[in-house]
Amino acid sequence: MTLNAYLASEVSDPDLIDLIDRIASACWKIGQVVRDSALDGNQGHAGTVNPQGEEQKPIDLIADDIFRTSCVQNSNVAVLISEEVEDITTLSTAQSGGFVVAYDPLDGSSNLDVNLSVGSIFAISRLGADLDPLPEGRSLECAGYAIYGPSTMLVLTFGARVVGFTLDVTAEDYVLTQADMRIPAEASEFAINVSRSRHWDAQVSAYVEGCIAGPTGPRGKAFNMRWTASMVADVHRILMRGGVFLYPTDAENQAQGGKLRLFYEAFPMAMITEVAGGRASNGQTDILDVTATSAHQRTSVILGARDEVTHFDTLKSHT
Ligand code: AHM
Ligand code: MG
Repeated sequence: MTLNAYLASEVSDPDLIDLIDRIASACWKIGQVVRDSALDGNQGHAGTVNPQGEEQKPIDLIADDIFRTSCVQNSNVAVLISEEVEDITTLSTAQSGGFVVAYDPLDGSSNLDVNLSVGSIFAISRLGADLDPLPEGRSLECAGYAIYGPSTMLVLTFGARVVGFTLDVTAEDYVLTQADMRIPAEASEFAINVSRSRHWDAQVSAYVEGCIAGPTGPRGKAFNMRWTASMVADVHRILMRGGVFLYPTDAENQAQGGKLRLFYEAFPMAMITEVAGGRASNGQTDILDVTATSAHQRTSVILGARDEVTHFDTLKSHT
């Protein structure tokens, strides 16, 4: 089944179908730019920084332009929130019911220069009558990501199930290859940047020590560990074969609220995770219940296998 056939069967709003179609095309183009980045001289730094003060690569800016240009061609898009742009963009045509698209046009871009997987992440919601542009996690209508790996894939949810499409370059179409992605409740693989362990709080340290201790430790089994430094790649692996992902707030990043951003990283990945049967927590609250006050707000993220995230939460009371 192609993406367009799937959208026609699952989505009743033609404006939403049009928007997803435009985002899918944008991701296709971004994947091509990623693939050709070394040939086209688009690696290295652009000499600019994003709203979080992180150095931008030329391709971060190209990806933002492709994503933005595609979205605004949908006449019902009202608001854009991008990792690469400080200000929220409110279109002059914005009205109640219009789409709010929050996106990270190229996530994990430190992997670009070494030819490893990166991706794009997005969340779609609607402007309410108060025209407040900041979405609530539980109001998302659609969340998704594209992964630019050995193949380009688009993973989507509208709230009922998580589906994955693989780009068939020969047929020039996205084809449904994962009809119902589920995250097993139990896991024996975790993903965390261990180089930050000196900054961790007692809860995170206790969790990771429990995993590393293996069969004779408190968890009573062996755990494997993977870290790609690309949230899209790490979350995609968890959707495909299970596991848990952690980017917690720690002593070094807590002043800014963590590393990952709520609207265009944590919210969409949390919705995908929940719909796939998993959990997404900030260590205290389910991420989708967090209220945000600024466009680039950051958060602690612990997501994936339901029992594993719940186990992490229970360690709070012991520390
Ligand atoms: P980015 O949006 O600037 O690429 O940053 C987000 C990325 C995530 O994809 C990944 O999980 C994390 O940063 C990796 O951070 P670290 O370099 O600390 O391992
Ligand atoms: Mg990012």
